Amino acid sequence: MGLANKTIIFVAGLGCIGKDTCKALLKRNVKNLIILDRLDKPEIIDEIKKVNPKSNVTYQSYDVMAPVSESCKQLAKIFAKYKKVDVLVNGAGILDDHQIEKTIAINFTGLVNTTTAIMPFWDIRNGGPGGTVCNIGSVTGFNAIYQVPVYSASKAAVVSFTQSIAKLSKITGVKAYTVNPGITATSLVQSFNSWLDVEPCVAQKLLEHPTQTTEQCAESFAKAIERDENGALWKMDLGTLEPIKWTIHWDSHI
Ligand code: NDC
Repeated sequence: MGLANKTIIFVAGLGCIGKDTCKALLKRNVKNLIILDRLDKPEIIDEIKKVNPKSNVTYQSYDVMAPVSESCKQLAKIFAKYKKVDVLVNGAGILDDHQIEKTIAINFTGLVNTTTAIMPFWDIRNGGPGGTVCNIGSVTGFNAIYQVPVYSASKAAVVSFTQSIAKLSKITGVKAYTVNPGITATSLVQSFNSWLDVEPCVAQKLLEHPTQTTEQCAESFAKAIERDENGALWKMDLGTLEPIKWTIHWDSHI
């Protein structure tokens, strides 16, 4: 889809990958960009806005760990104001295998809750117009970094959940796909804990591998949003955007 005139909600739009992706979206003349993040960083919002003064950029404080009912209330205000939202990007994530519950709560449950909360506004069974959910997974969702099994499994769960949402689009009218970054130079990977300290130097070892910049990742990210391909599994690594060939797809088990 062409992004000019589109309205996009970006959860975690102020993180390292988020910020540069917001800029890449503004370069494509997105009409409304609604950034939801736990971070309150007005200076980053100003930096993003400068990329395209014609686009409307707004920010709301948002914690993905809030209950679905809270997310629904916040989304109701957004839909009341903008009438139509085309894309929801779910990008919140932490990498710290010492924090098991929090990792699952932010990386997986939060993404499930925000997706669940937006469905009533989009579901064609309610007379809604449909929409698209773009979820940030990770290459670790396909190939675990086994020293961070909790993080890796949380991302595998994101991929699985998203694949189901994509298959349900026939019923709901809501498309879904994942964008899965490879190692990207952000604060997330600079220093992090392995599970049970099985590898005390896990961050240093990870960063011995080739990495991409956030700008490279952002370009691939924006291209994936333009492609709007239901069920896609995109790998965004070393400045490229490629489909992941993963498992055989069955239409349905029921
Ligand atoms: P950064 O820490 O800058 O961004 C995290 C964002 O999540 C920030 O905007 C936070 O405010 C937001 N956030 C955290 N908790 C909450 C919350 N409770 N409510 C609302 N927002 C919250 O890190 P980043 O830019 O690298 O990460 C952005 C997304 O990309 C995350 O979902 C990551 O899991 C994902 N990702 C990053 C990388 C990477 O290399 N930086 C990768 C894959 C996916 C990775 O998984 C390690 C191994 C190799 C691949 C790599």
